[in-house]
Amino acid sequence: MSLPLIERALQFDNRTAIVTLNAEYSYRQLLNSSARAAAGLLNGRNDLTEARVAFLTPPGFEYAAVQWGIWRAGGIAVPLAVSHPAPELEYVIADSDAEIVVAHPDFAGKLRPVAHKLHRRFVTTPELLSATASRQLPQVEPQRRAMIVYTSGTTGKPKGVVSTHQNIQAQVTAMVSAWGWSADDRILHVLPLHHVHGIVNVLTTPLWVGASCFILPKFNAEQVWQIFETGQITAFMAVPTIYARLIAAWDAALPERRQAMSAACVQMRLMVSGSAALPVSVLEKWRQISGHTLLERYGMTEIGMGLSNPLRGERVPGHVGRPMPGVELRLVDEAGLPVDAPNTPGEIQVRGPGVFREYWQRPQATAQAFQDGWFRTGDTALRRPDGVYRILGRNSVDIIKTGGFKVSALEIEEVLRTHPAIRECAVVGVPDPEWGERVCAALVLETGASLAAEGLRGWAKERLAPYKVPSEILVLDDLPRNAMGKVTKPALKKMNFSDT
Ligand code: MLC
Ligand code: AMP
Repeated sequence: MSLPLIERALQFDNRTAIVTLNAEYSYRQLLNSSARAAAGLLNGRNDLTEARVAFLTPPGFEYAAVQWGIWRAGGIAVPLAVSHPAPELEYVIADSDAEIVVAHPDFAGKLRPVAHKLHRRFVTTPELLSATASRQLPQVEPQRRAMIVYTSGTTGKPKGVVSTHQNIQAQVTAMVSAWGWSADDRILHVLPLHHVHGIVNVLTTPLWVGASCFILPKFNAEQVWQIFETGQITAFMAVPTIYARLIAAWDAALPERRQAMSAACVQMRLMVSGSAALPVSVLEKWRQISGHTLLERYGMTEIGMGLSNPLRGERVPGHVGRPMPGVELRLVDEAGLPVDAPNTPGEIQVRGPGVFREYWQRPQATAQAFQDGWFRTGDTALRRPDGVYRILGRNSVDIIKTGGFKVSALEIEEVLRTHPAIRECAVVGVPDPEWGERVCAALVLETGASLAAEGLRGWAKERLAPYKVPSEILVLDDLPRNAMGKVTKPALKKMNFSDT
């Protein structure tokens, strides 16, 4: 027996698995290509035995073929981000200790030198996908580690979240039952494929049920509307920023087109928002445009989906519903005691088969992330008397959510501090209607130094992903501090940020 995901795909055979702008691929083609990729990765070995394989391909068929190939060869998939500059890619490859680095030809120029520098085997996707499939692939038990997704935390550099095949299956099956997935679904995929929303919710789940996934290489509001208007899509999942962009595109359209756009949404069965708080104003406007009350759910890389509004029944704006199937969830007060009374804030803690196994090679961080077997999310919420949860915010001011991406203020500060003109800095997330939060940086410069905001942004882009580059930069004589001399970020967040 191979992995259930693969066994199931054998039955879906010539049904359509993946659609791109240029082609359609069946489950059979995905199985054949991933078998070749597996053989190419194994390169004569019997089993990768959890070797890490870092891979960088734009969203599309090759991504799925390589991911499945890694799994079928017994390896751990480490997805890299197409938007990340070389230093961030190097960090992930080195931290995960990836043995093999796979790149789509579009990214070979960027990744090959990194792989060579770190002495890793480097291979391109065409090379892998044209390998000769071997007759036998290893037996991969679901308890094995399957994937490492890098996520920002309050400890500076991102940590690798390790999920087993079982963890992913638990996350997927919870979504199948909660959201009524079926083989007749056809979802439009517009998300990056280095985070769970794009990887698990919108790619693995449809492939688990025999549905089709229409993958765009990158989000583009106009293209999304055009695809909706073909009437082929049944489900859509995105972050609030993307819904805000779709609303802006609808607003900008001519009245006759608007009608067609709205009519196209009405035929769809499910529209989900998550990864960041959905502003009620966006929910309301989307309801007027599409006739859908967005199903808001709450999740995290470490747990998959934790809370969800219902598929059928009342969806409460500004709330994230009740625990997903199989998810045990509790609130805990500052003393670490469970909060049982309704309407009382506490930290969300989660237990269940979808909860990740460990932070890669960080036993201390893993131990600290759990309290008596419960994963500490770092998010604060309250539960209404009817059991519906509301997210109140995050415990740490150093975690920023921008465009649905989790970003660590400390990681950005660490990079900014390496700039020769910067003596001190503090990074905060400032509320923003489009991005949720905007990354803003306050700087204190070295005596006599000067720094133009654009110049600094250009410098930062070579070292950080675009969504981590401060959109506003404020130069101050000193940072706001409390009586102990410690920087007070809440005070900083209230400052009027605009480039100086
Ligand atoms: C990009 N830009 C930003 C920015 N991101 N500016 C401010 N804040 C940000 N966050 C700037 C770029 O520098 C660039 O500027 C311009 O915007 C266009 O850049 P881009 O990279 O093309 O951005 P765009 O495609 O517009 O990105 C918007 C987006 C993207 C919403 C499509 O942010 C996105 O894909 N978000 C999804 C994140 C996601 O999947 N999260 C799930 C995490 S899992 P210039 O000047 O260069 O033009 C998780 C668990 C769960 O959270 O519950 O799901
Ligand atoms: P990540 O670490 O990238 O997986 O992001 C997970 C974090 O996103 C959670 O810990 C929350 O802070 C946030 N998040 C996800 N969904 C929601 C939501 N519906 N409302 C508010 N915050 C959310």
